[in-house]
Amino acid sequence: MHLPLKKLDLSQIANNQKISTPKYDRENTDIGIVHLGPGAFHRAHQAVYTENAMNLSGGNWGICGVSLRSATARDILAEQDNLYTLAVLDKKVSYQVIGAIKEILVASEQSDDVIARMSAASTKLITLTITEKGYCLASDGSLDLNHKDIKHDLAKPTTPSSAIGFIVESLKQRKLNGISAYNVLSCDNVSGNGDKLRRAVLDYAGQFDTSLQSWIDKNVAFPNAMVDSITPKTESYTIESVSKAINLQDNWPIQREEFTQWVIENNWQGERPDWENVGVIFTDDVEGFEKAKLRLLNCLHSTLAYAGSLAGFETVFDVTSDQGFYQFITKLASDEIIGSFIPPKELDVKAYSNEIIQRFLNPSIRHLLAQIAFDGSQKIQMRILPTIEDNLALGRSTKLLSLSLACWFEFICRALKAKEEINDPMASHFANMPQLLSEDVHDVVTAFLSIDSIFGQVFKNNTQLTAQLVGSLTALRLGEINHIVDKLCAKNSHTAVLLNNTQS
Ligand code: CS2
Repeated sequence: MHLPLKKLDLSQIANNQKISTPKYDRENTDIGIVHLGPGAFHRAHQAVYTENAMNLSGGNWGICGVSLRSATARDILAEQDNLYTLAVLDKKVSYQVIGAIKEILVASEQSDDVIARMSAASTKLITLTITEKGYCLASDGSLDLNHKDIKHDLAKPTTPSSAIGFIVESLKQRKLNGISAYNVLSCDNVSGNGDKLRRAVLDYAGQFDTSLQSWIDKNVAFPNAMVDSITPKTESYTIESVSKAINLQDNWPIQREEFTQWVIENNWQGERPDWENVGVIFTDDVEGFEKAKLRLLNCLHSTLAYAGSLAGFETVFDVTSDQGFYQFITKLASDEIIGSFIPPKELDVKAYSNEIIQRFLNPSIRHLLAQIAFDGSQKIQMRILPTIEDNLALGRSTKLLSLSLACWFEFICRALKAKEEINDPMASHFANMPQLLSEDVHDVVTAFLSIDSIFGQVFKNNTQLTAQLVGSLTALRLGEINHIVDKLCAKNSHTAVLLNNTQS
Protein backbone atom coordinates (compact mmCIF):
# COMPACT_ATOMS: atom_id res chain seq x y z
CA MET A 1 0.00 0.00 0.00
CA HIS A 2 1.38 3.38 -0.95
CA LEU A 3 1.99 6.25 1.42
CA PRO A 4 -1.27 8.23 1.30
CA LEU A 5 -1.12 11.54 -0.57
CA LYS A 6 -3.14 12.91 2.30
CA LYS A 7 -1.48 14.79 5.15
CA LEU A 8 1.64 14.58 3.05
CA ASP A 9 4.64 16.73 3.72
CA LEU A 10 5.22 17.65 0.09
CA SER A 11 8.93 18.01 0.78
CA GLN A 12 8.98 14.21 1.19
CA ILE A 13 8.45 13.87 -2.54
CA ALA A 14 10.14 17.07 -3.66
CA ASN A 15 13.18 14.98 -4.64
CA ASN A 16 11.12 12.44 -6.56
CA GLN A 17 12.18 13.09 -10.15
CA LYS A 18 8.92 11.62 -11.41
CA ILE A 19 6.70 14.18 -9.71
CA SER A 20 6.69 17.96 -9.62
CA THR A 21 5.11 19.61 -6.59
CA PRO A 22 3.86 23.12 -5.72
CA LYS A 23 6.69 25.64 -5.66
CA TYR A 24 4.68 28.40 -3.94
CA ASP A 25 3.91 28.65 -0.21
CA ARG A 26 0.64 26.73 -0.38
CA GLU A 27 -0.14 26.97 3.35
CA ASN A 28 -0.06 30.77 3.21
CA THR A 29 -1.83 31.16 -0.13
CA ASP A 30 -5.34 32.54 0.24
CA ILE A 31 -8.34 31.78 -1.94
CA GLY A 32 -8.85 34.30 -4.75
CA ILE A 33 -10.90 32.22 -7.19
CA VAL A 34 -14.21 30.41 -6.78
CA HIS A 35 -14.75 27.78 -9.47
CA LEU A 36 -18.25 26.45 -10.08
CA GLY A 37 -18.12 22.83 -11.31
CA PRO A 38 -14.71 21.43 -10.21
CA GLY A 39 -14.93 18.37 -12.45
CA ALA A 40 -12.26 16.52 -14.39
CA PHE A 41 -11.70 19.24 -16.97
CA HIS A 42 -11.29 22.04 -14.41
CA ARG A 43 -8.77 20.04 -12.42
CA ALA A 44 -6.77 19.20 -15.54
CA HIS A 45 -6.96 22.62 -17.21
CA GLN A 46 -7.75 25.87 -15.38
CA ALA A 47 -6.45 24.63 -12.00
CA VAL A 48 -3.18 23.58 -13.68
CA TYR A 49 -2.70 26.92 -15.43
CA THR A 50 -3.37 28.65 -12.11
CA GLU A 51 -0.96 26.28 -10.32
CA ASN A 52 1.73 27.07 -12.87
CA ALA A 53 1.03 30.81 -12.58
CA MET A 54 1.47 30.64 -8.81
CA ASN A 55 4.61 28.53 -9.19
CA LEU A 56 5.97 31.28 -11.44
CA SER A 57 4.66 34.46 -9.83
CA GLY A 58 2.88 33.61 -6.58
CA GLY A 59 -0.32 35.45 -5.68
CA ASN A 60 -3.34 34.57 -3.60
CA TRP A 61 -5.02 32.52 -6.31
CA GLY A 62 -6.03 29.50 -4.30
CA ILE A 63 -9.26 27.96 -5.64
CA CYS A 64 -12.47 27.16 -3.81
CA GLY A 65 -14.25 24.55 -5.89
CA VAL A 66 -18.04 24.58 -5.65
CA SER A 67 -19.77 21.42 -6.72
CA LEU A 68 -23.39 22.30 -7.41
CA ARG A 69 -24.71 18.86 -6.45
CA SER A 70 -22.29 15.95 -6.01
CA ALA A 71 -20.22 15.54 -2.83
CA THR A 72 -17.85 12.95 -4.37
CA ALA A 73 -14.93 15.22 -5.20
CA ARG A 74 -15.22 17.11 -1.91
CA ASP A 75 -15.27 13.98 0.23
CA ILE A 76 -12.40 12.25 -1.57
CA LEU A 77 -10.13 15.29 -1.88
CA ALA A 78 -10.80 16.41 1.71
CA GLU A 79 -9.09 13.17 2.74
CA GLN A 80 -5.92 14.24 0.94
CA ASP A 81 -5.83 17.94 1.76
CA ASN A 82 -7.34 18.71 -1.68
CA LEU A 83 -4.11 17.63 -3.34
CA TYR A 84 -4.27 15.52 -6.49
CA THR A 85 -1.99 14.40 -9.27
CA LEU A 86 -2.19 15.53 -12.86
CA ALA A 87 -0.96 12.68 -15.05
CA VAL A 88 -0.02 13.87 -18.53
CA LEU A 89 -0.14 10.71 -20.65
CA ASP A 90 1.24 11.31 -24.11
CA LYS A 91 4.48 10.79 -26.01
CA LYS A 92 6.03 12.06 -22.82
CA VAL A 93 4.54 11.07 -19.44
CA SER A 94 4.72 13.41 -16.47
CA TYR A 95 3.13 13.76 -13.04
CA GLN A 96 2.43 16.99 -11.18
CA VAL A 97 0.89 17.30 -7.71
CA ILE A 98 -1.59 20.18 -7.92
CA GLY A 99 -2.16 22.26 -4.80
CA ALA A 100 -4.23 25.11 -6.28
CA ILE A 101 -7.54 23.81 -4.95
CA LYS A 102 -7.68 24.75 -1.25
CA GLU A 103 -11.31 24.00 -0.49
CA ILE A 104 -14.32 22.25 -2.03
CA LEU A 105 -17.89 23.11 -1.05
CA VAL A 106 -21.11 21.37 -2.10
CA ALA A 107 -23.70 24.01 -2.98
CA SER A 108 -26.71 21.78 -2.31
CA GLU A 109 -25.47 21.29 1.29
CA GLN A 110 -23.51 24.47 2.01
CA SER A 111 -25.18 27.30 0.08
CA ASP A 112 -24.50 29.86 2.83
CA ASP A 113 -20.79 28.98 2.82
CA VAL A 114 -20.72 29.28 -0.97
CA ILE A 115 -22.37 32.72 -0.93
CA ALA A 116 -19.98 33.83 1.83
CA ARG A 117 -16.92 32.68 -0.15
CA MET A 118 -18.16 34.29 -3.38
CA SER A 119 -19.01 37.52 -1.52
CA ALA A 120 -15.66 37.78 0.28
CA ALA A 121 -13.49 40.73 -0.77
CA SER A 122 -10.58 38.31 -1.26
CA THR A 123 -12.48 36.56 -4.08
CA LYS A 124 -11.54 38.32 -7.32
CA LEU A 125 -12.68 35.86 -9.95
CA ILE A 126 -15.44 33.35 -10.59
CA THR A 127 -14.70 30.64 -13.16
CA LEU A 128 -17.09 27.96 -14.35
CA THR A 129 -17.22 24.54 -15.98
CA ILE A 130 -20.90 23.71 -15.56
CA THR A 131 -21.41 22.10 -19.02
CA GLU A 132 -23.77 23.42 -21.67
CA LYS A 133 -26.91 22.55 -19.68
CA GLY A 134 -25.71 24.52 -16.65
CA TYR A 135 -26.38 27.85 -18.37
CA CYS A 136 -30.16 27.25 -18.31
CA LEU A 137 -30.55 28.78 -21.76
CA ALA A 138 -33.44 28.71 -24.19
CA SER A 139 -32.69 27.85 -27.85
CA ASP A 140 -32.38 31.56 -28.70
CA GLY A 141 -29.57 32.00 -26.13
CA SER A 142 -31.71 33.82 -23.57
CA LEU A 143 -32.23 32.66 -19.99
CA ASP A 144 -34.91 29.97 -19.83
CA LEU A 145 -37.18 31.43 -17.13
CA ASN A 146 -39.13 28.16 -17.11
CA HIS A 147 -36.02 26.13 -16.23
CA LYS A 148 -36.69 24.34 -12.94
CA ASP A 149 -33.51 25.68 -11.30
CA ILE A 150 -34.21 29.25 -12.40
CA LYS A 151 -37.79 29.04 -11.18
CA HIS A 152 -36.50 27.73 -7.84
CA ASP A 153 -33.90 30.46 -7.52
CA LEU A 154 -36.28 33.31 -8.39
CA ALA A 155 -38.54 32.02 -5.62
CA LYS A 156 -35.66 31.51 -3.15
CA PRO A 157 -32.81 33.80 -4.31
CA THR A 158 -30.83 33.56 -1.06
CA THR A 159 -30.52 29.77 -1.35
CA PRO A 160 -29.98 29.28 -5.07
CA SER A 161 -29.35 26.03 -6.92
CA SER A 162 -28.08 27.33 -10.28
CA ALA A 163 -24.70 28.85 -11.08
CA ILE A 164 -26.54 31.98 -12.23
CA GLY A 165 -28.41 32.19 -8.96
CA PHE A 166 -25.18 31.96 -6.95
CA ILE A 167 -23.48 34.60 -9.09
CA VAL A 168 -26.31 37.12 -8.76
CA GLU A 169 -26.88 36.52 -5.02
CA SER A 170 -23.18 36.94 -4.22
CA LEU A 171 -22.92 40.07 -6.36
CA LYS A 172 -25.96 41.45 -4.53
CA GLN A 173 -24.16 40.85 -1.21
CA ARG A 174 -20.98 42.51 -2.50
CA LYS A 175 -22.92 45.53 -3.69
CA LEU A 176 -24.76 45.80 -0.35
CA ASN A 177 -21.48 45.57 1.57
CA GLY A 178 -19.61 48.04 -0.61
CA ILE A 179 -17.26 45.34 -1.93
CA SER A 180 -16.15 45.69 -5.55
CA ALA A 181 -17.47 43.22 -8.08
CA TYR A 182 -15.51 40.23 -9.35
CA ASN A 183 -15.11 39.11 -12.97
CA VAL A 184 -16.72 35.96 -14.34
CA LEU A 185 -14.91 33.59 -16.71
CA SER A 186 -16.75 30.75 -18.40
CA CYS A 187 -14.61 27.74 -19.30
CA ASP A 188 -17.27 25.67 -21.08
CA ASN A 189 -17.63 24.49 -24.69
CA VAL A 190 -20.33 27.05 -25.36
CA SER A 191 -20.05 29.43 -28.30
CA GLY A 192 -19.87 33.00 -27.02
CA ASN A 193 -19.79 31.56 -23.52
CA GLY A 194 -19.04 34.88 -21.80
CA ASP A 195 -21.68 36.78 -23.75
CA LYS A 196 -24.31 34.13 -23.10
CA LEU A 197 -23.50 33.95 -19.39
CA ARG A 198 -23.60 37.73 -19.12
CA ARG A 199 -27.00 37.86 -20.81
CA ALA A 200 -28.35 35.10 -18.56
CA VAL A 201 -27.05 36.82 -15.39
CA LEU A 202 -28.52 40.19 -16.41
CA ASP A 203 -31.83 38.58 -17.43
CA TYR A 204 -32.00 36.87 -14.04
CA ALA A 205 -31.08 39.97 -11.98
CA GLY A 206 -33.54 42.03 -13.97
CA GLN A 207 -36.39 39.80 -12.83
CA PHE A 208 -36.24 41.33 -9.35
CA ASP A 209 -33.67 44.14 -8.99
CA THR A 210 -32.94 46.49 -11.91
CA SER A 211 -30.50 48.50 -9.80
CA LEU A 212 -28.44 45.35 -9.20
CA GLN A 213 -28.79 44.50 -12.90
CA SER A 214 -27.30 47.87 -13.87
CA TRP A 215 -24.50 47.55 -11.30
CA ILE A 216 -23.55 44.13 -12.68
CA ASP A 217 -23.75 45.42 -16.24
CA LYS A 218 -21.35 48.24 -15.37
CA ASN A 219 -18.91 46.45 -13.08
CA VAL A 220 -18.60 42.78 -14.10
CA ALA A 221 -16.64 41.53 -17.12
CA PHE A 222 -17.70 38.26 -18.74
CA PRO A 223 -14.90 37.55 -21.23
CA ASN A 224 -15.45 34.86 -23.85
CA ALA A 225 -12.95 32.02 -23.76
CA MET A 226 -11.98 28.85 -25.56
CA VAL A 227 -10.61 25.92 -23.60
CA ASP A 228 -9.03 22.72 -24.85
CA SER A 229 -7.35 19.61 -23.47
CA ILE A 230 -8.64 16.07 -23.88
CA THR A 231 -9.39 14.93 -20.34
CA PRO A 232 -11.07 11.55 -19.77
CA LYS A 233 -12.87 11.16 -16.45
CA THR A 234 -11.05 9.48 -13.58
CA GLU A 235 -11.69 5.73 -13.47
CA SER A 236 -10.44 3.04 -11.10
CA TYR A 237 -7.59 2.18 -13.48
CA THR A 238 -6.50 5.84 -13.35
CA ILE A 239 -6.25 5.71 -9.55
CA GLU A 240 -4.33 2.43 -9.64
CA SER A 241 -1.92 3.37 -12.42
CA VAL A 242 -1.15 6.87 -11.13
CA SER A 243 -0.71 5.75 -7.51
CA LYS A 244 1.67 3.02 -8.69
CA ALA A 245 3.60 5.41 -10.91
CA ILE A 246 4.14 8.04 -8.21
CA ASN A 247 4.35 5.55 -5.33
CA LEU A 248 1.71 7.53 -3.42
CA GLN A 249 -1.97 6.69 -2.87
CA ASP A 250 -3.89 9.35 -4.78
CA ASN A 251 -7.61 8.58 -4.74
CA TRP A 252 -8.60 11.31 -7.18
CA PRO A 253 -5.91 11.85 -9.81
CA ILE A 254 -6.70 13.25 -13.24
CA GLN A 255 -5.33 12.15 -16.60
CA ARG A 256 -4.89 14.37 -19.66
CA GLU A 257 -3.11 14.63 -22.97
CA GLU A 258 -0.06 16.86 -23.41
CA PHE A 259 -1.90 19.40 -25.57
CA THR A 260 -3.59 22.18 -23.67
CA GLN A 261 -4.84 25.57 -24.80
CA TRP A 262 -6.71 28.48 -23.17
CA VAL A 263 -7.70 31.52 -25.22
CA ILE A 264 -9.36 34.38 -23.32
CA GLU A 265 -10.93 37.58 -24.64
CA ASN A 266 -8.70 40.51 -23.82
CA ASN A 267 -11.56 42.79 -22.79
CA TRP A 268 -11.33 42.84 -19.03
CA GLN A 269 -9.36 44.60 -16.34
CA GLY A 270 -8.86 43.64 -12.75
CA GLU A 271 -6.63 41.19 -10.92
CA ARG A 272 -5.92 37.74 -12.30
CA PRO A 273 -3.21 35.10 -11.97
CA ASP A 274 -0.12 35.46 -14.14
CA TRP A 275 -1.70 33.29 -16.81
CA GLU A 276 -0.11 35.16 -19.72
CA ASN A 277 3.29 33.85 -18.70
CA VAL A 278 2.25 30.22 -18.48
CA GLY A 279 0.80 29.88 -21.96
CA VAL A 280 -2.66 31.44 -21.82
CA ILE A 281 -3.45 33.48 -24.96
CA PHE A 282 -5.27 36.80 -24.51
CA THR A 283 -6.70 38.02 -27.80
CA ASP A 284 -9.46 40.10 -29.36
CA ASP A 285 -10.40 37.24 -31.73
CA VAL A 286 -11.65 34.53 -29.41
CA GLU A 287 -14.51 33.76 -31.78
CA GLY A 288 -12.19 32.41 -34.47
CA PHE A 289 -10.41 30.11 -32.00
CA GLU A 290 -13.73 29.07 -30.47
CA LYS A 291 -15.33 28.18 -33.83
CA ALA A 292 -12.24 26.27 -34.92
CA LYS A 293 -12.26 24.23 -31.74
CA LEU A 294 -16.00 23.65 -31.35
CA ARG A 295 -16.62 22.95 -35.04
CA LEU A 296 -13.57 20.76 -35.56
CA LEU A 297 -12.49 18.98 -32.38
CA ASN A 298 -15.86 18.86 -30.66
CA CYS A 299 -17.89 18.08 -33.79
CA LEU A 300 -15.52 15.25 -34.74
CA HIS A 301 -15.66 14.03 -31.14
CA SER A 302 -19.46 13.94 -31.11
CA THR A 303 -19.55 12.34 -34.56
CA LEU A 304 -17.26 9.56 -33.36
CA ALA A 305 -19.21 9.24 -30.11
CA TYR A 306 -22.47 8.42 -31.91
CA ALA A 307 -21.22 6.76 -35.10
CA GLY A 308 -18.57 4.84 -33.18
CA SER A 309 -21.05 3.71 -30.51
CA LEU A 310 -23.45 2.47 -33.22
CA ALA A 311 -20.52 0.49 -34.63
CA GLY A 312 -19.69 -1.02 -31.26
CA PHE A 313 -16.47 0.87 -30.54
CA GLU A 314 -15.67 1.92 -26.95
CA THR A 315 -12.96 4.60 -27.12
CA VAL A 316 -11.90 7.49 -29.32
CA PHE A 317 -8.60 5.76 -30.04
CA ASP A 318 -10.31 2.54 -31.17
CA VAL A 319 -12.76 4.19 -33.57
CA THR A 320 -10.25 6.65 -35.00
CA SER A 321 -7.87 3.75 -35.66
CA ASP A 322 -10.48 2.26 -38.02
CA GLN A 323 -9.66 3.38 -41.57
CA GLY A 324 -13.28 3.98 -42.56
CA PHE A 325 -13.98 6.21 -39.58
CA TYR A 326 -10.61 7.93 -39.97
CA GLN A 327 -11.56 8.76 -43.56
CA PHE A 328 -15.06 9.83 -42.52
CA ILE A 329 -13.92 12.46 -39.99
CA THR A 330 -11.05 13.58 -42.23
CA LYS A 331 -13.47 14.24 -45.10
CA LEU A 332 -16.06 15.76 -42.77
CA ALA A 333 -13.42 18.22 -41.53
CA SER A 334 -11.90 19.07 -44.91
CA ASP A 335 -15.05 19.08 -47.07
CA GLU A 336 -17.68 20.57 -44.77
CA ILE A 337 -16.25 22.14 -41.61
CA ILE A 338 -13.14 23.98 -42.82
CA GLY A 339 -14.43 26.85 -44.90
CA SER A 340 -17.61 27.20 -42.85
CA PHE A 341 -16.02 29.81 -40.56
CA ILE A 342 -13.26 32.44 -40.56
CA PRO A 343 -10.31 31.07 -38.56
CA PRO A 344 -7.92 33.29 -36.61
CA LYS A 345 -5.40 34.82 -39.01
CA GLU A 346 -2.55 33.08 -37.20
CA LEU A 347 -4.13 29.60 -37.37
CA ASP A 348 -3.26 27.11 -40.13
CA VAL A 349 -6.68 25.50 -39.90
CA LYS A 350 -5.82 22.47 -42.09
CA ALA A 351 -2.80 21.65 -39.93
CA TYR A 352 -4.91 22.32 -36.81
CA SER A 353 -7.52 19.84 -38.06
CA ASN A 354 -4.93 17.19 -38.86
CA GLU A 355 -3.36 17.68 -35.42
CA ILE A 356 -6.76 17.14 -33.76
CA ILE A 357 -7.17 13.77 -35.46
CA GLN A 358 -3.66 12.80 -34.46
CA ARG A 359 -4.55 13.74 -30.87
CA PHE A 360 -7.46 11.30 -31.08
CA LEU A 361 -4.88 8.60 -31.87
CA ASN A 362 -3.06 9.00 -28.56
CA PRO A 363 -2.81 5.36 -27.36
CA SER A 364 -2.17 6.46 -23.76
CA ILE A 365 -5.57 8.12 -23.40
CA ARG A 366 -8.65 5.91 -22.85
CA HIS A 367 -11.41 8.37 -23.73
CA LEU A 368 -14.78 6.65 -23.60
CA LEU A 369 -17.22 7.44 -26.40
CA ALA A 370 -19.98 7.07 -23.80
CA GLN A 371 -18.52 10.03 -21.86
CA ILE A 372 -18.56 12.24 -24.96
CA ALA A 373 -22.05 11.05 -25.88
CA PHE A 374 -23.52 12.66 -22.73
CA ASP A 375 -25.87 15.64 -23.20
CA GLY A 376 -26.06 15.36 -26.98
CA SER A 377 -29.17 17.58 -27.19
CA GLN A 378 -27.07 20.43 -25.79
CA LYS A 379 -23.75 19.65 -27.45
CA ILE A 380 -25.00 19.36 -31.03
CA GLN A 381 -26.32 22.92 -30.76
CA MET A 382 -22.76 24.15 -30.28
CA ARG A 383 -20.88 21.64 -32.43
CA ILE A 384 -22.91 20.48 -35.42
CA LEU A 385 -26.00 22.64 -36.00
CA PRO A 386 -24.22 26.02 -36.45
CA THR A 387 -22.02 24.50 -39.18
CA ILE A 388 -25.03 23.01 -40.96
CA GLU A 389 -26.79 26.38 -40.72
CA ASP A 390 -23.81 28.29 -42.11
CA ASN A 391 -23.22 25.74 -44.89
CA LEU A 392 -26.87 25.93 -45.95
CA ALA A 393 -26.60 29.71 -46.10
CA LEU A 394 -23.34 29.48 -48.06
CA GLY A 395 -24.62 26.80 -50.43
CA ARG A 396 -21.99 24.38 -49.14
CA SER A 397 -22.38 20.64 -48.70
CA THR A 398 -24.08 19.26 -45.58
CA LYS A 399 -24.03 15.58 -46.64
CA LEU A 400 -21.52 14.36 -44.04
CA LEU A 401 -22.83 16.69 -41.32
CA SER A 402 -26.26 15.18 -41.96
CA LEU A 403 -24.82 11.71 -41.51
CA SER A 404 -23.25 12.86 -38.25
CA LEU A 405 -26.58 14.28 -37.02
CA ALA A 406 -28.43 11.16 -38.18
CA CYS A 407 -26.03 9.06 -36.10
CA TRP A 408 -27.19 11.02 -33.03
CA PHE A 409 -30.83 10.45 -34.03
CA GLU A 410 -30.19 6.70 -34.34
CA PHE A 411 -28.17 6.64 -31.09
CA ILE A 412 -31.20 8.09 -29.25
CA CYS A 413 -33.71 5.86 -31.07
CA ARG A 414 -31.78 2.68 -30.30
CA ALA A 415 -31.49 3.65 -26.61
CA LEU A 416 -35.24 4.31 -26.45
CA LYS A 417 -36.09 1.00 -28.14
CA ALA A 418 -33.71 -0.85 -25.80
CA LYS A 419 -35.08 1.12 -22.81
CA GLU A 420 -31.49 2.07 -21.93
CA GLU A 421 -30.61 5.12 -19.83
CA ILE A 422 -30.06 8.25 -21.90
CA ASN A 423 -27.65 10.72 -20.23
CA ASP A 424 -29.23 13.89 -21.52
CA PRO A 425 -31.29 16.69 -19.92
CA MET A 426 -33.93 15.96 -22.58
CA ALA A 427 -34.10 12.22 -21.91
CA SER A 428 -37.65 12.42 -20.52
CA HIS A 429 -38.72 14.56 -23.46
CA PHE A 430 -37.48 11.92 -25.89
CA ALA A 431 -39.18 9.17 -23.86
CA ASN A 432 -42.49 10.98 -24.36
CA MET A 433 -42.11 11.05 -28.14
CA PRO A 434 -43.53 7.79 -29.51
CA GLN A 435 -42.68 8.95 -33.05
CA LEU A 436 -39.05 8.28 -32.23
CA LEU A 437 -39.88 4.58 -32.07
CA SER A 438 -41.40 4.60 -35.57
CA GLU A 439 -39.99 2.38 -38.32
CA ASP A 440 -40.86 5.21 -40.73
CA VAL A 441 -37.58 7.09 -41.03
CA HIS A 442 -39.28 10.25 -42.33
CA ASP A 443 -41.50 10.34 -39.24
CA VAL A 444 -38.43 10.01 -37.00
CA VAL A 445 -36.54 12.84 -38.74
CA THR A 446 -39.61 15.10 -38.70
CA ALA A 447 -40.13 14.38 -34.99
CA PHE A 448 -36.55 15.31 -34.07
CA LEU A 449 -36.65 18.48 -36.17
CA SER A 450 -39.91 19.47 -34.47
CA ILE A 451 -38.11 19.90 -31.11
CA ASP A 452 -38.05 23.70 -30.93
CA SER A 453 -35.59 23.84 -28.02
CA ILE A 454 -32.96 22.18 -30.25
CA PHE A 455 -33.76 23.03 -33.86
CA GLY A 456 -34.39 26.56 -35.07
CA GLN A 457 -36.63 27.43 -38.00
CA VAL A 458 -33.90 27.00 -40.60
CA PHE A 459 -33.83 23.24 -39.91
CA LYS A 460 -37.56 22.75 -40.18
CA ASN A 461 -38.34 24.00 -43.66
CA ASN A 462 -35.34 22.79 -45.57
CA THR A 463 -36.37 19.97 -47.90
CA GLN A 464 -32.78 19.25 -48.99
CA LEU A 465 -31.61 18.86 -45.40
CA THR A 466 -34.61 16.71 -44.50
CA ALA A 467 -33.89 14.50 -47.53
CA GLN A 468 -30.24 14.19 -46.48
CA LEU A 469 -31.22 13.24 -42.94
CA VAL A 470 -33.79 10.72 -44.20
CA GLY A 471 -31.20 9.30 -46.61
CA SER A 472 -28.56 9.02 -43.87
CA LEU A 473 -30.93 7.43 -41.38
CA THR A 474 -32.16 5.04 -44.06
CA ALA A 475 -28.59 4.04 -44.89
CA LEU A 476 -27.85 3.60 -41.18
CA ARG A 477 -30.85 1.31 -40.79
CA LEU A 478 -30.15 -0.58 -44.03
CA GLY A 479 -26.57 -1.44 -43.12
CA GLU A 480 -24.24 -1.09 -40.15
CA ILE A 481 -22.45 2.25 -39.82
CA ASN A 482 -19.12 0.45 -40.34
CA HIS A 483 -20.26 -0.49 -43.85
CA ILE A 484 -21.33 3.06 -44.58
CA VAL A 485 -18.16 4.81 -43.55
CA ASP A 486 -16.01 2.18 -45.25
CA LYS A 487 -17.89 2.73 -48.47
CA LEU A 488 -18.75 6.37 -47.99
CA CYS A 489 -15.35 7.55 -49.05
CA ALA A 490 -14.80 4.86 -51.67
CA LYS A 491 -15.50 5.93 -55.23
CA ASN A 492 -18.91 5.00 -56.72
CA SER A 493 -19.69 2.43 -54.08
CA HIS A 494 -23.33 1.36 -53.74
CA THR A 495 -23.57 3.11 -50.39
CA ALA A 496 -21.87 6.25 -51.64
CA VAL A 497 -24.25 6.29 -54.61
CA LEU A 498 -27.18 5.74 -52.24
CA LEU A 499 -26.09 8.57 -50.00
CA ASN A 500 -25.22 10.83 -52.91
CA ASN A 501 -28.53 10.16 -54.64
CA THR A 502 -30.57 10.89 -51.53
CA GLN A 503 -28.36 13.70 -50.42
CA SER A 504 -27.24 15.50 -53.57
C1 CS2 B 1 -15.59 16.19 -25.38
C2 CS2 B 1 -14.91 17.37 -24.75
O1 CS2 B 1 -16.89 15.14 -23.70
C3 CS2 B 1 -16.92 15.88 -24.70
O2 CS2 B 1 -17.95 16.40 -25.14
O3 CS2 B 1 -15.80 16.48 -26.75
O4 CS2 B 1 -14.90 17.29 -23.34
C4 CS2 B 1 -13.48 17.46 -25.28
O5 CS2 B 1 -12.71 16.37 -24.75
C5 CS2 B 1 -12.82 18.76 -24.86
O6 CS2 B 1 -13.60 19.85 -25.35
C6 CS2 B 1 -11.42 18.83 -25.44
O7 CS2 B 1 -10.90 20.11 -25.23
